[in-house]
Order: sequence, then structure tokens, then C-alpha cells
Amino acid sequence: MYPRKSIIERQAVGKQGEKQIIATNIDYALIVQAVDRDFNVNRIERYLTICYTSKVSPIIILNKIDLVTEDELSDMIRQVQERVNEVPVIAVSNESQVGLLELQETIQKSKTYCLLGSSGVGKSSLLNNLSRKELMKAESISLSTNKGRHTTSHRELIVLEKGGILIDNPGMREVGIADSTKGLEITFNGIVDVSKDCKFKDCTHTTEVGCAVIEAVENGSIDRASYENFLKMEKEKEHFESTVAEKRQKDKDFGKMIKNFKKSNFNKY
Ligand SMILES: Nc1nc2c(ncn2[C@@H]2O[C@H](COP(=O)(O)OP(=O)(O)O)[C@@H](O)[C@H]2O)c(=O)[nH]1
Ligand SMILES: [Mg+2]
Ligand SMILES: [Zn+2]
Repeated sequence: MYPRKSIIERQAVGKQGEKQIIATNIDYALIVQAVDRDFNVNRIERYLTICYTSKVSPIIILNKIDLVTEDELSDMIRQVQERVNEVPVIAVSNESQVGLLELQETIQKSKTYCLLGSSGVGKSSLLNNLSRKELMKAESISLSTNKGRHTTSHRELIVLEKGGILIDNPGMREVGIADSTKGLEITFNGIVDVSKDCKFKDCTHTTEVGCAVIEAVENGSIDRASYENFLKMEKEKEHFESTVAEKRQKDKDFGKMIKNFKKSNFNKY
């Protein structure tokens, strides 16, 4: 087992306050979005937060560019770049093979990559295209701590020609935001910078007088959609944190009860 460098995790589906480990020891995440119905900058920010929280470097892949015109594509790239800075954006098509060479050159030797993105965006197609080598079914390389729950996740891992490793992940429908303070700070660094000028230190940037963030949204220097996404994810994070705290307390109470039970029974006999 390799030492764990990074962990990509999500909130376990249907399990409040529990995290589910998706993949470990990842250097880079390829955040794949298709430029058709799937295209959604809010979701890109969500994946970015997960990457930064997990100390994984993101690369944004816009796939299926054969389905749109050049103008439509530039418009989408512009939308991404308006809200996301310093993350490479690579436009590709598995159909026309455009951009695959650039992507291949980006993938460095002996680094580990994972594919993130909704189901149907073309992750498997990309993986197949990026390697002419045989697919290794890596069911056994389950790096998860709770193996039993992964009945539906079908992981695939390939070794790329240049020696890198690429892991295909199942689409994540309910990506939760666990321990994501740092990740949110990096993803929304523009908002966080401006918030230093808020009148109140504990400003929630929602209704406060003297909120520099609200002012920046109103004068257009902060993108409104990005601001709304930030608030939404902050709220989710807080909810997640409070359910974790609640769960810990419950576990503690339960532990105490067991201990007391043992004690009282021990005293009885
Ligand atoms: N037009 C077009 N279709 C694609 C492209 N890449 C994948 N697809 C199709 O999209 C569907 C889903 O692809 P798949 O690789 O299984 O997506 P995954 O669920 O993310 O692994 C399949 O029907 C693919 O043939 C592309 O670049 N252009
Ligand atoms: Mg797939
Ligand atoms: Zn504020």
C-alpha cells in the first residue's frame, strides 16, 4: 500500500455526515464536462473545491467539441475563464480526435490522474483513446476503507504510454463538500480577497451592512452566479460540519452508554 498523499472524497450518498473515499494518491484530476447539456460552471467550481480540498491539481477538459460550433466553444471557454483562473482548460473530442494530442502531452510521466465528471461526458471514451494498452480491471485496487459499500462503483485503471496512471471514476451524482474550508478559499479566492474589506469579521455576505462582497457583486466586479454558488457551497459545508459534529456526539453518547452498562453489570455480578 502506498502512503496516502491525497484523498478525493464525497459525502456518502444517503448517509449524513459520512465521507466516502473515491480515490487516493492522485496528483491530477481531469474534470471532464461535455459541451452539450452537461456544461455547467457551477459544477466545475464544485469539482475544483473537491480537488483543492484533496490537494489534487485540477485540469478542466471540455469534451465533445465536435457537437458545437467554434463560436459556441469559445463562448463556453470564456465563461469558464471568467470564473476560474489559473486552471488549464483543454478542449477535446473523442469523435474528431481534436485536442487529444495536447492532452496526451499534458499528461506527465509517472503521475497519477483521475477522471472526474458526470456519467455520459465521455470519460471512458477518453481513457480508451488515451491508451492503446490493455485495460486493466482494477476492482482489486479498491483503495477504499469501506469496500462493502462500493457495489456499484466500477473502477478502471490504466497505465499510459508515458508511464502515467489514469483512473476512471464513476460519475458522482451527489458530490458533497467535506472539510472544504481550504478548497472553497482557493476556488473562490476572488470573493475571499474582497471579503477582507467587509465591515464585520464574521460577515456572512448575505444581508450585512458594509459587506464588501455584496458591493462587489452589485458593481459587477464579482460574478453574481459565482457568488451564489459560493454561498450555496458554504451553506452545504456548514450543514455537513454540523452533521459530523452531531454524529460524533451521538457516537460518544453511545460509547458512554456502553461503558456505563458494562460498569453497572460488572458491579452487579
Ligand atoms: N459526439 C461525441 N460523443 C462522444 C464523445 N466522447 C464520448 N462520446 C459518447 O458519449 C457517450 C458516453 O461516453 P462514455 O465514454 O461512456 O462516458 P462516461 O460515462 O463519462 O464514461 C458514448 O455514447 C460516447 O460514444 C465525443 O467527443 N463526441
Ligand atoms: Mg464510463
Ligand atoms: Zn461580507
